[in-house]
Amino acid sequence: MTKHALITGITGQDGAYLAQLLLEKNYHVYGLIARRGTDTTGRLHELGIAGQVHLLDGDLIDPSSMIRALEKSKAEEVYNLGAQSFVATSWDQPILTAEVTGVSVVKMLEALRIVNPQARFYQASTSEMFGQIQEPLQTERTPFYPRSPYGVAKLYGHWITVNYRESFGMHASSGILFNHESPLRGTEFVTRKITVALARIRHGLQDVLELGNLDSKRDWGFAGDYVRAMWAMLQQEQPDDYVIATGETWTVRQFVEKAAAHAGFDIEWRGEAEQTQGIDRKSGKIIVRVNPAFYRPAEVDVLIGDPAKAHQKLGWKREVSFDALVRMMAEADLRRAAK
Ligand code: NDP
Ligand code: GDR
Repeated sequence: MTKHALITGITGQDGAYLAQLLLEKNYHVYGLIARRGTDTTGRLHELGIAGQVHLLDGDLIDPSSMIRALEKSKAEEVYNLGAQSFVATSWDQPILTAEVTGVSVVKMLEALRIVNPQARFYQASTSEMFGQIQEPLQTERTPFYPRSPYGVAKLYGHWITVNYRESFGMHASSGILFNHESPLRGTEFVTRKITVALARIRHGLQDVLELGNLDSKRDWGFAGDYVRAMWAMLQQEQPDDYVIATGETWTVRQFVEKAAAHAGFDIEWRGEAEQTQGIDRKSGKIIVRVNPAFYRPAEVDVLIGDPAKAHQKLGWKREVSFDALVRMMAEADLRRAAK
């Protein structure tokens, strides 16, 4: 029997990769798509799957649209990936973030209870819930201490998922995913911001790369690896929570260094007080300047996750190393800029 899945956030990075994975597994794939002023299906087109998924109008703010999407899709698996997912924006739009990233989770769970309580549910939780680190390696048992309105909203989504599992016996799982990136990553996130900037500088379209906190450390993996874990969680007999991570951590500065090396640049670092006049484009160097505008009101300094449980119970492990990920992103943006 062909399975039916509904993905919220299907137009995002993970939604596109997950849709591709489910299509490869012969699912009927449905996606909730919010009305926007412009076409948001670019990632689905880039993967060549736009014509193979069924897009259903709806918004995470509006539970009636979720009910209709569940009825139309007849989904047995629901992957709740939709969110206001940019941490920096969550200080400018904290209430929208609470609604879209937090409260919408209970709306979807309630919609499921009405339409199909037997359906399996995946919640896109995040390492941002750990925030102010209290243990050097974060596991499913590490205490949470979110540091942004986004992290706080996701913590609600996480606990309401756990609670509906315990209260109503729903097959609801929460994946605590650490940062994962790809050539389809949004350009506002630091990794893609870096690889896009390098490609633009290479082609004379930009002069300087401006960043915030270069010392911030993240556990970065490849999105294509992480969507395999989402699917695996919903194939388990019992629902549960899993950390998905690489177990390595790198600074933003190190990401810049590796990406610059792939793009064939040396780096000239400039502090926030230093100006950027006198750029010699032929020098083979790029200028990376600190701009405090990109600092956050509260920062998550370091994240490093322990994926041991996912490895043991799901048989999950990543296939793409950090070096391979940086290379993949740098090369993809150089190719795009060349076009
Ligand atoms: P993206 O920002 O790329 O995608 C977010 C998706 O949510 C988009 O499809 C967006 O639609 C949709 N969306 C936003 N608001 C609404 C709304 N009101 N109604 C319906 N859809 C909406 O995120 P990622 O793919 O990177 O992440 C997927 C999920 O995983 C998110 O929940 C994120 O918070 C979480 N996460 C991500 C991690 C990562 O490193 N990538 C790590 C841990 C968790 P549109 O295109 O129309 O804006
Ligand atoms: P993050 O990702 O906040 O970890 O959330 P992001 O790439 O935005 O930031 C990572 C770190 O880099 C520092 N940084 C900058 N960040 C951005 N965006 N732009 C800059 O110029 C810059 N300079 C330094 C940040 O301060 C931060 O420390 C991502 C999202 O996908 C969330 O949805 C997800 O839950 C988490 O990852 C896990």
